Amino acid sequence: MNPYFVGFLVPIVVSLLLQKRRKVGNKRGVPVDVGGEPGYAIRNHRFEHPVETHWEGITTLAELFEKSCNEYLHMPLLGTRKLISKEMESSPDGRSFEKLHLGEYEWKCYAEAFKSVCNFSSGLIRSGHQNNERVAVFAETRAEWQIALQACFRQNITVVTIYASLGEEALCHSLNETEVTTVVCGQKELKKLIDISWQLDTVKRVIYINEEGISAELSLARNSTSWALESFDEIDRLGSEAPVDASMPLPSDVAVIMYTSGSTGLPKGVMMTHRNVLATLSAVMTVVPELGRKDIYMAYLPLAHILELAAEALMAAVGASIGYGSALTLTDTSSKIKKGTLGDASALKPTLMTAVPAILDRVRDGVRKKVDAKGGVVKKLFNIGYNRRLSAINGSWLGAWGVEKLLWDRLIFTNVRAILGGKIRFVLSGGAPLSGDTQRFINICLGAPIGQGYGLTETCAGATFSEYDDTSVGRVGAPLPCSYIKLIDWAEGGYLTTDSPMPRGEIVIGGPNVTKGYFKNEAKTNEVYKEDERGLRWFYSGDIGRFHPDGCLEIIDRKKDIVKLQNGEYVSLGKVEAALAMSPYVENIMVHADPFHSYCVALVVAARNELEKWALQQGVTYTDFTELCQNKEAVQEVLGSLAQAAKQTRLEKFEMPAKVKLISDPWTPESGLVTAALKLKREVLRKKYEDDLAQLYA
Ligand SMILES: *[C@@H]1O[C@H](CO)[C@@H](O)[C@H](O)[C@H]1NC(C)=O
Ligand SMILES: *[C@@H]1O[C@H](CO)[C@@H](O)[C@H](O)[C@H]1NC(C)=O
Ligand SMILES: *[C@@H]1O[C@H](CO)[C@@H](O)[C@H](O)[C@H]1NC(C)=O
Ligand SMILES: *[C@@H]1O[C@H](CO)[C@@H](O)[C@H](O)[C@H]1NC(C)=O
Ligand SMILES: CC(=O)N[C@H]1CO[C@H](CO)[C@@H](O)[C@@H]1O
Repeated sequence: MNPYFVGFLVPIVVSLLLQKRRKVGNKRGVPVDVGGEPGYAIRNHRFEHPVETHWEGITTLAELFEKSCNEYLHMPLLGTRKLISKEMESSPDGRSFEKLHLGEYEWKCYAEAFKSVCNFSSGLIRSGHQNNERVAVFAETRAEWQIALQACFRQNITVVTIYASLGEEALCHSLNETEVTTVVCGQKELKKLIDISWQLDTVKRVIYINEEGISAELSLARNSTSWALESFDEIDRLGSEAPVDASMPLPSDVAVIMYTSGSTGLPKGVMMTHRNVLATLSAVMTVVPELGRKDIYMAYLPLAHILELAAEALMAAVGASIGYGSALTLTDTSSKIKKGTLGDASALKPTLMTAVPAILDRVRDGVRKKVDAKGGVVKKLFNIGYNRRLSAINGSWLGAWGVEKLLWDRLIFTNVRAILGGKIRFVLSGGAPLSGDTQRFINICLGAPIGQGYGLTETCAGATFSEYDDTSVGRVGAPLPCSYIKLIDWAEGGYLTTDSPMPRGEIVIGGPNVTKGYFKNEAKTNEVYKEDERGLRWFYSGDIGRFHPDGCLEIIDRKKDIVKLQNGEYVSLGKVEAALAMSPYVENIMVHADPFHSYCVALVVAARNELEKWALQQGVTYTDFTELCQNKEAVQEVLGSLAQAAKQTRLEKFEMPAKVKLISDPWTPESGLVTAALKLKREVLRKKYEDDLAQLYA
């Protein structure tokens, strides 16, 4: 008999025998009595009061880092790969790509990192920066970023963070609004700054991270700006020669002003105090099991995102190691990695990583493609294994982690796991909802749980988090120990806390994690933040959720995305879009509802392959794809397909767009039409396609 078959028969029999012993469902969130607007509130089942700090006597991030460095002295903290060579490679269509050959990780231990932080901190003051002025860090995720951040904390200097993908206008706005005097940046960012230098009234000093080839930008900056230009190393040297005493912050001092890429208008700066961030770190401590010095963390998401900033601060607090990489060099097959050399994850072998759903989707598609390409026995085995594991995770807990798992892992999933270094034990996902399918896929292939979080920059990323042993999909978990979550009625939208079978309503988040508000924007702050009669602060998220009986939250809608039509019916744009996206002709879709009409319309980015296939079959002729998108028959075909999707998903008649416009150009984050997490920027899209939308309603 084929040894493979013995391989799966034994475990199947064993796990069938064990399957009866199901895990008893436990309550992860329990109701709690709170003040403020009436609603249905839930707290974490283990903590009666919101957690403020996990570390006794520690009240700020600066204290936390110092304590940790004194404790873990010679353990590795910050790891960076040395560049061995850089080459340009050209693809068949003539475009050229940069390919990197990167070396092993080289580490700075906690004691060395602390020395660098103290030096940079002193150097900053010696270079003329005043404590009450703000520093902006505008660079890719890397060790210097973390050092600059911690250095500022030690001098009670507020750090302003900006997304690298924000446009010029947003960049200008955030630097100007916070009156930043010193910017820490890399080469690419320096170039962007020079382009807008004439609009930056307050910037006096630019500290650049030395990179090969930066001299061109430096010379340009010297010629065209009045900035003082210093290298990162120079500031370090300045500080080491003339140390300055630390000037530690208070818990209520603002640690970071984080500009969020809102889906509308200019970005808003969220003020986070040391207490806010500390509360979130303390809460996440309780979520990830056995976090500690054995952990190695893969750092590659933008540090300007609260998820990454909080994750790295947490790693540095527990004695773990942080290895830096980038999304484009993450795996051996990543686009910037030279063929035959190691990607970041293979070189680092991390145990923990954070991810946004878009990246996990990419990993899943990559694995599927590879398996399909192999075909034959490999594909069959993979599918059998996958389905066995799927039903095991779904049903019996013993089956999920027992003997059979070991065998399947040995047989097939080891190879998949190797893509991310082979040692991952926990993945934190946040930033946008993760599809159930992807969650399962990663669960099974990596053999590691995914903690899915829900939180906003405004709540310092802390709100809910799914516990590591929660194997359900589509939900975002129970409240973190630092937050209370309350649902309040939104009668207009038809969501009530008295709804059956589950209470539904707008999600309101309260606790020490809730931030002070938006920088220089009192009106907006007062609109969405409220303090109750018991002194607790609440943030009104605008998201609609429902609570499952075990106290876990599910996000079901967004208030902003619900429009009341002229005839009084409510259309939930997101829900309709998700339903219609099932049509094969849809690559992306935005439904638009005008309150002055009784029907909605849609912009559809057409899936090129599918539409061209249809045109070929129908003998429709066209010169280019843009022309095909204007073809009346093509529009009819897509409408028909949408109607079918609407029927399958049981949409109401008024929810089905009456007219559509086909778009030939994809919507990408670079074009500014969707966010980095690929969420639609409705306002921007509406503006861009103003005329088309007007025509659809004409
Ligand atoms: C920290 O800086 C802020 C803003 O400059 C200031 O208001 C606050 O008093 C400082 N905190 C301490 C402990 O000096
Ligand atoms: C910068 O801010 C000042 C006031 O803080 C304002 O007068 C000026 O117009 C702003 N400039 C830009 C380019 O936004
Ligand atoms: C800067 O100015 C110097 C001298 O005026 C000139 O030689 C050099 O080409 C300029 N560099 C750039 C990048 O404009
Ligand atoms: C998993 O369980 C859910 C309900 O508990 C069920 O609807 C679903 O079909 C199951 N999936 C598999 C693959 O067993
Ligand atoms: C800014 C904020 O909401 N701070 C609160 C943090 O939590 C403590 C205790 O729960 C409150 O006293 C603060 O007002």
